[in-house]
Amino acid sequence: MLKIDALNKRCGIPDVLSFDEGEGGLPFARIRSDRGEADISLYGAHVTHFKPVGIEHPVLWMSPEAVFAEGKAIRGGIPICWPWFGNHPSGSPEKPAHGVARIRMWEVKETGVDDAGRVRLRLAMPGKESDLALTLEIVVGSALELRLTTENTGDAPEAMTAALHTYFSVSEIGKVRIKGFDGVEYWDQLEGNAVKRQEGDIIIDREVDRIYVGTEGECRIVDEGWERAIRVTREGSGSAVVWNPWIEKSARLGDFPDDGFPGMVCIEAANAGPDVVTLQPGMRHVLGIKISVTP
Ligand code: TA6
Repeated sequence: MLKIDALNKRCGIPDVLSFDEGEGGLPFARIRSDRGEADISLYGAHVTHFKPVGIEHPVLWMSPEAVFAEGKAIRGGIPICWPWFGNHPSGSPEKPAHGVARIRMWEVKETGVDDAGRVRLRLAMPGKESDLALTLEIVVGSALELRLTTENTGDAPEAMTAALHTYFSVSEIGKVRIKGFDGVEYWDQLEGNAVKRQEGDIIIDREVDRIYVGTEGECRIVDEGWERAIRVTREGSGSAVVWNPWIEKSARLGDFPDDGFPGMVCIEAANAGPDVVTLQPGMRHVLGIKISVTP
């Protein structure tokens, strides 16, 4: 409890931001403001909940079977995939899928409320991965913003891939259209990264696991069931991953309910596939996402 008390004393903001021992006994930040609410696990710097004031359904999907324990990635919300996306290039079993950031305990560096009434937190991942240091800024208002900053603190160029692996909550996947990728090329990860081209809106009616490349524009999840659209804009991201595990993959995932896939879709601001970031010594790279909802 001491750690939580110290956190609240150092970083809490009365009536707006508090820390507690949440799921699995992990330390959580809870934001409850007049613009929106969010929950953030300090383990993994992992946003697990976001809902703007006036919006009926949460924006992020969380698996009811998510495991909250160090060493395991939390299923749902916004896992941070860094400093590699997917399996490690070496294929080494020692290297966890989607990197180390989401299975590390992060530190709270700074918190505050800005002039626009948005609650801001700056978190840092202790230590480094090779010579790369990582911080995350989270801004909670009527929109949710994440800015992941990687700094090369070494004296040699470093390559990295990453993603803000966002699980969005939807009414029913059959009532959803994803706009913004018409005409964009993608790597189909289900067919050995065969290169294809998107025609029109993305409709999810099977397992989908695609890296859209050469795209920086905004996209929208138009959800007829809940009569809302989720708008996603990206920064420092030349690729976007779209994923739904559908029936078989959901059944293979121990922390993903068999009947969960109709209620979610992942759209991930990424540097993935061919979109590899090479950081020169002393260079920084920001990968950002901004999520807003229009009823
Ligand atoms: O973003 C899509 C993906 O790479 C899928 O291939 C699937 O593996 C998903 O990420 C989830 O990965 P995880 O390691 O969190 O189970």
